[in-house]
Amino acid sequence: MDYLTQDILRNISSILTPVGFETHPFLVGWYNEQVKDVFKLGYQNDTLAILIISTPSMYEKALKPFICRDQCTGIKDPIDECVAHHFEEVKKNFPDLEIECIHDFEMTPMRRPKILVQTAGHVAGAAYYYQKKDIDNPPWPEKQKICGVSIHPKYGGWFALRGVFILKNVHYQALERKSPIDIITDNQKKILLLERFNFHWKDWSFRDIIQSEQKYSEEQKLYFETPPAERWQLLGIERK
Ligand code: B12
Repeated sequence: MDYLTQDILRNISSILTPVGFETHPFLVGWYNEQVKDVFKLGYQNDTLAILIISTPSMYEKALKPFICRDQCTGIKDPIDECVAHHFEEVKKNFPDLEIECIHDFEMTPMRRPKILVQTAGHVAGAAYYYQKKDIDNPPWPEKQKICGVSIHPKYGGWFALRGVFILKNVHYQALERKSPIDIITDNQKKILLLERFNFHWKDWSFRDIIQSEQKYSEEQKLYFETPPAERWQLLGIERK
């Protein structure tokens, strides 16, 4: 790998890893070749991008310290604000690089997601994206929409795909491509996973489809089970 590019990737990872994130580089072209035109990113195929995942420890390593430092403005959801804060830290460290950060929750004026983080996670080799079209003899009616779900080899479903950095001026055709680990090879188990994700997602069971190294803490689960408007109270924050 190009020395400079390797330095950039190492540096970004060293900012985000200690606070519970993972960074996975990919090329825009790998993403664009999978998605329909309306979702394509408007950059050259060899443009370097990085997918950011939050691992179970992000809650303790990033969110709680962020709240304690009283850095929340109270305008957005605390996790979204905390993630945005850490994305900004990365940008500040690279004033010479033009970095576009796209969050998972950002929409276009047409109300389409700006980035499909599950597809990005798959092409970056971070987490295999299981979709209805991968299933042999799917048990659901042909017209029924079944949403796909990504599974991380270490964390199963206990993680979130937070967004993507696009390093607009970094072109790196030679980036090594890693295949995502297809950890659920059995067709029946893939069906079970999609059933759990689509119809029983509130019971958390899709996240346990494989044995994971680490899961969300009870406190973190309670946080996510609490309606967004009440999460402030749970964290002891007074809304401004
Ligand atoms: C809109 C949205 C919803 C909507 C609609 C769901 C949907 N999937 O349509 C609602 C509100 C219902 C929802 C609910 C939930 N969601 Co949601 N949601 C999203 C969001 C913002 C966009 C999804 C979307 O609209 N995709 C558009 C469609 C068209 O994309 P697609 O089906 O993947 O199609 C593309 C691929 O097929 C690709 N493609 C084609 N061929 C190939 C081949 C290969 C190999 C590959 C890789 C790709 C590929 O091309 C297509 C586009 O052209 C994403 C975050 C994001 N920005 O991606 C989170 C996201 C999917 N949600 C997530 C979660 C966890 C949930 C919930 C459990 C609630 C929650 N937050 O806890 C529930 C689950 C219930 C359910 N039934 O889905 C997680 C899933 C994590 C994971 N492990 O996969 C995401 C990724 C958010 C995150 N930050 O992690 N969600």
